[in-house]
Amino acid sequence: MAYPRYGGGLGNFSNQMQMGQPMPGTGPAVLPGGYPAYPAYPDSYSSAGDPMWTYFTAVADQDGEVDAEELQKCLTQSGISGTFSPFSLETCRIMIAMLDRDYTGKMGFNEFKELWAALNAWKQNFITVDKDGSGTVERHELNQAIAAMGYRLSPQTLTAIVKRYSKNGRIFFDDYVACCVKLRALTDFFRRRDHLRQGVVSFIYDDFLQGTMAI
Ligand SMILES: [Ca+2]
Ligand SMILES: [Ca+2]
Repeated sequence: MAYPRYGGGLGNFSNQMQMGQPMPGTGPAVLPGGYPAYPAYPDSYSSAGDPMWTYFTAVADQDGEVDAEELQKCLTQSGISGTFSPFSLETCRIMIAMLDRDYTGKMGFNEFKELWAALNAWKQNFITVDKDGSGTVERHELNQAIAAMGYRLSPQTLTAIVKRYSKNGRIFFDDYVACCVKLRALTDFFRRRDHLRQGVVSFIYDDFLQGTMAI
């Protein structure tokens, strides 16, 4: 069976979906395997005459691409995480791995633009998920967010995720992004092998390591 897409209104948000961004106002399409459906990758952008170009060239150094350290510096300075602490380098690496389509390990201009748009969408999503406005996502808020994205996880798995991504029970923006992106990536890895769509997969050790260590 084919994986259904989210209903309606992808529009400008289509680039965010590849990072696991839920669409506001659309119900998740939960599949028998317990994970949600996502749309295919959108087309690339055109870079001609783009105002973002100036910003990109300031962030990228002479090689014309943005690496994880440069991205971390730029995101820390942008204040997108809402804290004074440095933006997580791990999150930068994860995001680059997800959007690095030409496998340079760095962000070219079009990749950078997608990343930027996705991050802004994540920020909006984070604000929505943080229902009590504490500036962080707590366990019950994450539980609701994950369910809204269409995932079905056990309380034990939720506990493991919170333990891994929170600081004193609070999940900050950069860790929230890393958590959601990784959940999406691992789900995709699993789904590609779940040919019967039953949430059960058999794979060899090396395949498992290749898929999980790279994320
Ligand atoms: Ca690249
Ligand atoms: Ca909160």
